[in-house]
Amino acid sequence: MEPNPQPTAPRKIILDCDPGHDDAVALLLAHGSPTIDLLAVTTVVGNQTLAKVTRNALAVGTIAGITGVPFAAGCDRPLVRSIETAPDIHGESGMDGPALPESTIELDPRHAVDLIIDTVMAHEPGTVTLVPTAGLTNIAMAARKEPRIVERVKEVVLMGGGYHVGNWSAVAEFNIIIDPEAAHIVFNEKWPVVMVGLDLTHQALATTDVVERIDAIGTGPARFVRELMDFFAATYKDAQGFDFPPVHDPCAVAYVIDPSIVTTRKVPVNIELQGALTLGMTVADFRAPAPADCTTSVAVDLDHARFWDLVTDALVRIGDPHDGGSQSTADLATAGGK
Ligand code: PIR
Ligand code: CA
Repeated sequence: MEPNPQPTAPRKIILDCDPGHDDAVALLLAHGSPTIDLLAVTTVVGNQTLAKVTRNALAVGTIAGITGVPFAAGCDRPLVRSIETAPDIHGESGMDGPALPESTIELDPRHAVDLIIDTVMAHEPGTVTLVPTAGLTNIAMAARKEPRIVERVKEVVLMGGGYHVGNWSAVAEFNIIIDPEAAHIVFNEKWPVVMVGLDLTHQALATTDVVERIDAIGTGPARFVRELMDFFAATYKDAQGFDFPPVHDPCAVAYVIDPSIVTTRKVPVNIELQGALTLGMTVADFRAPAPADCTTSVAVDLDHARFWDLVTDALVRIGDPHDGGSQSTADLATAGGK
């Protein structure tokens, strides 16, 4: 297990998400990081319905002052299974807690699958990283619709799965089990896949000191994150007995920003599609040595301090986009807002 080296040039990413409290933090981290070039934001059914998570993504983009980045909505149901959402964790809106502003961002007219394909094909081979932080429906559909993206993508750094624990069943993680067939497609294509699973993200706890540091930033977006974390902490305690909530999705973005804060191990991973007890399990084969043609690796250890430094630095850099006068995030949540 080796610490990964730091990248030199900015990394181009597409964030495919289902906001989601932790997806929101992932989007803020990507936007506020100087070493990330955010090419597109796409949404997919997951934590809530497609309509709700898309509305949430646009609201986060508005709060962060994101301009010039296309946002597109994708698949509204999994490939095979029926829709399963996570209201016990994320609430009825998918991002309960903070008041949400009316979006000032217009949704791109393209389907997310087409936006992903167009974006990957428009950039040099080996330069675009896909960062899925939700079910893998859009990514699997994109690989099937335009197979040339598979060689062209630099790597897929996804939040999902886990090699020693589940959160939606004893052995399966939510993002994988809600569309296991899509996950099977993504893990079995020839592109490099980095699985940032629960083994890693359960180390990314929003502890009291972390929340206090975020509070101290004092901007609208930082207050928004504080309110997200308060809601997430309460549901994670009630539903899963955690003292502090694990903030999963920004871990995948953090790995792209600075792989040296995550250790990884190259191991074959495949998705269980048959098991009565194990549907959606990410089965990792730790028998050494990994075969030479192994394309998958799993995240193992997180540098907690440096991870949260990245998040707080991004929030500081984002500042107060709506503070041209005296407008705060709360002021933005006016008539028509939630
Ligand atoms: C988080 C999620 C779903 C269920 C629970 N219990 C907690 C969402 C997060 O947005 C993250 O992407 C992933 N799915 C973690 O399982
Ligand atoms: Ca998510």
